[in-house]
Amino acid sequence: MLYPRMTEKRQKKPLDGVWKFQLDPSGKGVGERWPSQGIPSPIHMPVPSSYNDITTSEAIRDFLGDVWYETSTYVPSEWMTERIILRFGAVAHHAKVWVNGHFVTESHNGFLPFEADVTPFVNEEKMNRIVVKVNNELTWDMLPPGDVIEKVTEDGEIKRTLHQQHDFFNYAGIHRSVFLYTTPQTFIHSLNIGTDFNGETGIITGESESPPSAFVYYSLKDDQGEIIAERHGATTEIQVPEAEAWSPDNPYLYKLDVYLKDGEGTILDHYYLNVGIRKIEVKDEQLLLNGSPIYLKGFGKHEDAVIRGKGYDPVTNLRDMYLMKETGANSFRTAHYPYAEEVLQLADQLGFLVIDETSAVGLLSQGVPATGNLEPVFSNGKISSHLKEYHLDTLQRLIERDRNHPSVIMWSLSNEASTMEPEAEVYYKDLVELVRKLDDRPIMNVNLMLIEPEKCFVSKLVDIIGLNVYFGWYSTPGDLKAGTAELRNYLERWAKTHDKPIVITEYGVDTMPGLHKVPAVMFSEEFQVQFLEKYHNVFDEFPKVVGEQVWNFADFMTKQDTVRVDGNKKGIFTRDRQPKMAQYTLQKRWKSPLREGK
Ligand code: GCB
Repeated sequence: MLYPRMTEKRQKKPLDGVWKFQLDPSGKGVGERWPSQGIPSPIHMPVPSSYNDITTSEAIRDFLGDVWYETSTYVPSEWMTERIILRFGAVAHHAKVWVNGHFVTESHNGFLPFEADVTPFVNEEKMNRIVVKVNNELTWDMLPPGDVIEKVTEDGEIKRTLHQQHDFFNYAGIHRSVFLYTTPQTFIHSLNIGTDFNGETGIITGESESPPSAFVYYSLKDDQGEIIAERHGATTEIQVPEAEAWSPDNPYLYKLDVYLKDGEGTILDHYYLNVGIRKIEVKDEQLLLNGSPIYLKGFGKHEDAVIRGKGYDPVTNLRDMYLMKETGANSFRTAHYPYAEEVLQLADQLGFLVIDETSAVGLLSQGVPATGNLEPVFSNGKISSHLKEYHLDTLQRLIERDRNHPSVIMWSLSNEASTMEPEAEVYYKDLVELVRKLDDRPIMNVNLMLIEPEKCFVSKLVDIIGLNVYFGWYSTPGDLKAGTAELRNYLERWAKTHDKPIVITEYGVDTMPGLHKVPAVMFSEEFQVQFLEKYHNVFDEFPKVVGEQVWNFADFMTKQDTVRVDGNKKGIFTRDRQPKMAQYTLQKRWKSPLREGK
């Protein structure tokens, strides 16, 4: 599914703005024909945004169930000969969509785009009503998984609450931009662009899916618009002598125009992509970019901001990128789900190396309060075949969506799953096999610090190991000497057991901005600085550690909990994107050369 772009053959109209909105606690909307009649008692709601934090209503913030959105629009007359597509960047978590009362599509993935060909349902001269039913419940048939728990209260009412296993607020709503766009009747369906670089020559391979009756034509241009190469044929290879390789220091982008022509040479469709020529590989226990070792410096992030929650926000997004550059970061991980495509477009342009993660977070054994034992996940049927299919489908769609971004350097299968269960091996084998079929980027899986390297059933399947480590915080709280000793021991065991590079995908501590303590104590700014410094010294002892990504870039919202003070405070920046003291610690380290060759 190609991201909507304007060309002389394609139009687009964003439908972002203020929509109508209504809660539907008793699920009566369909029965009362809201899809065709409109929603009866709406309030105003911005799109894209989470709906939770816009009003002052606790009922809306904590709502669990169906909500409805509605907007109306005219469609230009000149669109009537084209295919008209309605596209949502992402709606969390379940969506059903109607256009002028006709059901057109549904989605059960809160972090990936979906669309419908609405050509037959669109009116030329009248307003077109678009109605969306959104549901935010989690089940164990989806990712992230969760349960809705029903309890009868003392006054006989049924109270429904969400049980979730992940550490971020279950924001919901129309989270990413909504577009109406057109394609010609004969159109380019998909593009798969690969690149390689041998130190001098770049190779671009192109594969386009389009009707066999039409001819594909590629035109590659440099960043000044000068044509470098032209090729015919759906599958192509272009050699670029003396290529400018893409990297965080030089995010050079070529432009690839792709045309579809008929037998007479008339242009039927036109689409274009930015292409960064680069090669990423794992070799000799190192991560190589364009043939040289690269050390990842950066953050685990979240799509999270004040008021708009998980709604895509170009303003916050750019601020984040500038702050990361300023700190000396060259990378980030899309923890714990696929981010908006606009984020990756900017990462291509500004030069960030992205670990692109699925929404598989929370596949973790939970302690059973009665026994204190861990309830397994993979081995007792808690993971259904539906959930596995969902995971495979998410991976496939993530790769198909993001494979053309030079910034995306690896796929992360999941975050902190119960990979110590033997049954996890078969499950992950199938995931790995799928990725290998679709793409040649390295594969990572991210491990919880309770996973013992000798007893992990998944690390042997992947190319690069992600480790989340919080010794001195969740273990031996406040004792950084003991914490760093534990860290050293843990890394030694991983390095001994697996001949693969390791990225520290999370390390960090909750820190209240403005809280100063000497000597340092947990939650003070001094403690965050000391924790990072001590951890960095240990990382530097291990040649197999090829990257460090602090948890988290910024403070973010979680569910209410005794261990969370208005959310998770492990940010290096506050939730409104101002630095804590530790930002200078990172800047000092990341802006000076690390170890030799890194
Ligand atoms: C983790 C999780 C992350 C949490 C973090 C924490 O290991 O991957 O989602 O937010 O720890 O702060 O506890």
